[in-house]
Amino acid sequence: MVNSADQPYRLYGVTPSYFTRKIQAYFEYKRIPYLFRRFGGGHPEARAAGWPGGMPVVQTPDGGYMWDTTAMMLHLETRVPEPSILPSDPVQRFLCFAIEDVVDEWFYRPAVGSRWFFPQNREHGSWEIGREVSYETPLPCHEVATMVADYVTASCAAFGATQENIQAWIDEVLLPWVRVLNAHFEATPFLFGMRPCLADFALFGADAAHFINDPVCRGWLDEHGPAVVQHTHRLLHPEDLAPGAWATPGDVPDTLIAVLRDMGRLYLPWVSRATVAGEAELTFARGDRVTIVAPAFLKEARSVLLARYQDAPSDALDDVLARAGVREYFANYAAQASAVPTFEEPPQPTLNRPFAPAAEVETAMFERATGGR
Ligand SMILES: N[C@@H](CCC(=O)N[C@@H](CS)C(=O)NCC(=O)O)C(=O)O
Repeated sequence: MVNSADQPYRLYGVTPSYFTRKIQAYFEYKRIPYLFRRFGGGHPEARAAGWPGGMPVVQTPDGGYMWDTTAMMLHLETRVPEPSILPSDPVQRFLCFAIEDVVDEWFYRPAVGSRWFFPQNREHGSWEIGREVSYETPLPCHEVATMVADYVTASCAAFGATQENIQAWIDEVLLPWVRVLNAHFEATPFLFGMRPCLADFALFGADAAHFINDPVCRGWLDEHGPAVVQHTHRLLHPEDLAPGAWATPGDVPDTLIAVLRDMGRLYLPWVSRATVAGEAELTFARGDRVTIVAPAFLKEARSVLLARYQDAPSDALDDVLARAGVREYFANYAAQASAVPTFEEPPQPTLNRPFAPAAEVETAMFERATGGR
């Protein structure tokens, strides 16, 4: 009789996927036995278990399913506490969640936009994903590659990235961020010292799946972010890492303040307005304007982050946020705060997809993938 405790977790995703790589590096860092299983999002069993789509999805050793990388990693922290990925200092811990939030909810947009709106990336990305999705889809690989490219490209407008404005996303969102991260990682191997935190894994997912993976993006990162490339490489083989000490509590270097300050340039003003009004306009310096809707997933994520702010000790944290000029985006939104969730059980949240394409696009793709079956 197979004892479920001996069973590994099964991680369903694809290699060039932002959120799949985030949790994959975590499994390896924590030495949690897992099997990587390529899929294209079908998986009827996971759907039957309530998975609303959005990869990755994970099968647990007892055969159940869980999803949403943040919730799954916080759940696994309760099962395998060491080495912890949450800084023990409450100020660093809040900043860790705030940086994870911007990486998950904002930088996904230039990551996926740059894959489909730069021809060299598009060819590379559609082939890489097509090849892995063809494992599950009984169609010629070139057809799968085209199908995947059409599917994800159709999801870009909803999160504000278009062929017309993608260069503005790169010049005014991605590259300034890469430069401030680069300065920080020239001084310290991880965001909060000598060991990776939750936000370091979020950054790794973005970089390993997109920014150092896709040819055009890698050119930018090699030029503007060589220390960011090194940060990604540090987490490429996390089993070899000997986790050192967290940064000294209260020691928030100017390089980290610059990272927080960059979040206050476009993301925090947009998200604080959009999650209250339902949508908000983003205006680029070069003149592009785009109105972006805040999906239900983002409203929930924001309300939880604001609850974490309410729970954190105020003076020490407020000093840091004020130094970075971003305190208002947390302190002025107490009414929007919900509650900090806990994850003793494998998480199955109702909301999981901040970047889903329109339903008809998804239906059309699955009909094509299954030949209408
Ligand atoms: N909250 C989820 C987000 C998952 C997600 O959006 N995954 C992307 C791929 S990296 C996706 O599937 N997007 C398209 C979709 O939702 O259909 C998580 O953290 O795991």
